[in-house]
Amino acid sequence: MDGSAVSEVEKNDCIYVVQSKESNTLEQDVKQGMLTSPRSIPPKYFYDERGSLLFDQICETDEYYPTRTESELLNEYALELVAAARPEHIIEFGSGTSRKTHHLLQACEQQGISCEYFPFDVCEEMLHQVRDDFMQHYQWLDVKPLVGDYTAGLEHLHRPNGTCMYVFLGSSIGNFSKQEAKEFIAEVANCMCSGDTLLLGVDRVKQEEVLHQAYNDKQGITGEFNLNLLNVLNSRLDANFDLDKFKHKAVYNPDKQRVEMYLVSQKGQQIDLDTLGERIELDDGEKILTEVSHKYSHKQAEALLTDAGLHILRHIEPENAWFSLVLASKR
Ligand code: SAH
Ligand code: AVI
Repeated sequence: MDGSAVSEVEKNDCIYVVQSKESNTLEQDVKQGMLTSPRSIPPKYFYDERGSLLFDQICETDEYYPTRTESELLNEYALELVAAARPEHIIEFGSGTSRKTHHLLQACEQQGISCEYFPFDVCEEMLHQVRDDFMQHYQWLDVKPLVGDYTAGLEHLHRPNGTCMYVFLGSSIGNFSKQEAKEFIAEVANCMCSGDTLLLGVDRVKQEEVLHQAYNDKQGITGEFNLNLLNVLNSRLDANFDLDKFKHKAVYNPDKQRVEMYLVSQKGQQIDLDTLGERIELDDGEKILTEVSHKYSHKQAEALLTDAGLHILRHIEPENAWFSLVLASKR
């Protein structure tokens, strides 16, 4: 990273990205979203260490097609994408276990492109693991984890010298509202210099049944992932949510082109949040919105990038058109 990055803090071989715009703390998000109806909480709180591992298990289920589909596309097209991007630095938002990034790094290796890798995530435990695994696996690779919240502004995400390939996989873009998604891509575009690229994974609109099953897997792992949010609130806010008194629900809302994920209270109940000195009163059947996952058409996927002034280089999709991988550049 550029030495002039005064607003970044380095510790434990990680870079802590300093926020550059107003962003709520967990306490503020809970006060704003959970104390009155309709109740909601941002999805970034899913990802404590257990939540990240549960997400990884979701990716292995038969029903959750996005990971498999995107991985197959990367496996087939990574060489082409990397040849077009020629990255000296790969910066990945919401990298998680970085399982799909292997395709890009292997393609770099095959083409003799030596680059640095900057995984950027809120889950620091996962970043440490990725750094250790990747540096062992790729002897030539320097891994510099970026710890932080990518919704808290990218102004202090300092630019390394040399061509950057920004990567945002898994259709995490879908977890933003349509307006937030537009603003986020504009922020990324603002970080980019001429010749830099952004590789965006976007989940597509498809048959409702396929979507329903993907978010309601038979083994109940998505349910566990959703309920784990209550564990996060219990431990971080000294709360007393009883997980047995909530049920996972995920439905596709065709009008809004999104899957909506809820936790539904199974009875009238009171929850104390000791750290906040607040009490939540839930009715029987009352829902807490925990995640939205927007689905895009081919055209809408491209508009996400072109609206930010980026130029589409490649748009890859499988035969069933279930997922898009779009590579765009800044001119
Ligand atoms: N990109 C991976 C992981 C997707 S899961 C894949 O495609 O499989 C979403 C990841 O984004 C998690 O690792 C989570 O910790 C991270 N994440 C979610 N919200 C975030 C935020 N606001 N800032 C940074 N990372 C975030
Ligand atoms: C990380 N994100 C793109 C996933 C999604 O599909 O919206 C999170 C997820 N929620 C339930 N299953 C997977």
